[in-house]
Parts: sequence; C-alpha cells; structure tokens
Amino acid sequence: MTQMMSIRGFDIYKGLLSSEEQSALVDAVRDVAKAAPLFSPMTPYGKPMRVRMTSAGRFGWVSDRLGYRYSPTNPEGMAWPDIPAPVLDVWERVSGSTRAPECCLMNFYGEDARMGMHQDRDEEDFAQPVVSISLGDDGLFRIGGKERGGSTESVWLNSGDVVVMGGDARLTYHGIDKIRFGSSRLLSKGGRLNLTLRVVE
Ligand code: MD6
Ligand code: FE
Repeated sequence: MTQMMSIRGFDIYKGLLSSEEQSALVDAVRDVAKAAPLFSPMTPYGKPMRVRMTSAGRFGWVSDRLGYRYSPTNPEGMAWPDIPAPVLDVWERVSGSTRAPECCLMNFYGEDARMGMHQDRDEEDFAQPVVSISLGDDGLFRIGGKERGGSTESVWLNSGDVVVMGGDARLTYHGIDKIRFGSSRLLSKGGRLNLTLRVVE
C-alpha cells in the first residue's frame, strides 16, 4: 500500500512500486549494466568509492581525478544506454515535471557501502526535482537542512519506495548511513540499488 509522507520537504512515497514493478526495474538495470558496466568511481583523492555505479540517458555521472561531472559518454567512451521505459514511468508518476529526465544514475550499495551527507547540485535548473527509487535491501536515509551540519532526521527506505527531492528541499543535504544487508530478496546476492533521475541541462 502506498503511503506518502513528507519529511523536511522531501516527499517519500512508501511502497509505491509493486513487486512486479520492482522486478521489471531490476531487469531494466541489468540490461543497462550489460551495455555500460558498473564501475567504482574514483574520488578526487584517488580512492575508489564504495558504491558501484552506471548511468542511462543523455548524460551519465562520472568522477575521476578531475572531479565529479556529467558526461555524455561512459568511462569507456561510449554513449550511455537510453533510460528504460519502466524507469521513465516512475518519473511521470511522481515528478510533477513537464520535462523528461536526462540522466538516470544507478548506484549499487554492497554490504559496507554508504553515502555521506551531500547536496545534488550539479544540474542547471534547481526547479527540476531529483527522483530517487530504492530497490533491494533497506537503506537508512538521513535528511538534514540546506546547510551542512545542524539537526537531521532519518527514515528507512525499503524496496519500492520513491523519494522526490524538489521544490524548497531541492538542495537539502541527505545521505545513506548504512544498509541492512540481506533484508530484501529482490536482488539474489543482496545489496541495494538506488536509481536517481534528473534533468541535467
Ligand atoms: C539514496 N541517493 O541512495 C540517495 N545522490 O537513497 C542519493 O542521494 C544520490 O544515489 C547523488 C548521487 C547518487 C545518489
Ligand atoms: Fe543525492
């Protein structure tokens, strides 16, 4: 059953996606990863990040010693695959945007992966939301404020939950503290998949 809650301006649709829809999304991610393999991006300090990622759409996310940026090609110099239809469908349902997403970033969190508190601010138009889809193991999502530091609130994101980070909360700090490895059976080897959809230009 879907239940919408709003925490600090983030709209969280608990249980939006049925198990059939979740499986279709996982299959779509597999197809993308076949064409554009998952890689561990390098931090600017030359250490590989703990999440593994790939992208679909006109732009994908790359990071190396030059820093983080959107790129029309993957690390092997190829165009990214198209954003799969079931992923576009989620955007249409919740984004409230008249534009189509230009990037679907796909992050895979293994047992010890997490993501530090950050803002998503590499896009040109902050009037366009970021839509995040959670699949697989539960992840503890922490929501802060518009500036680093200060109080935070946490919520567990389960497989099939969708978060819309938009409006006044578009630049709100957020991160994933930890995952509950093995809590879902959606991915046979465990782990968490997070898809984020964005308009880039
Ligand atoms: C999440 N993900 O995994 C939230 N941000 O639930 C993000 O905040 C995120 O996965 C920037 C880039 C990739 C991400
Ligand atoms: Fe983010």
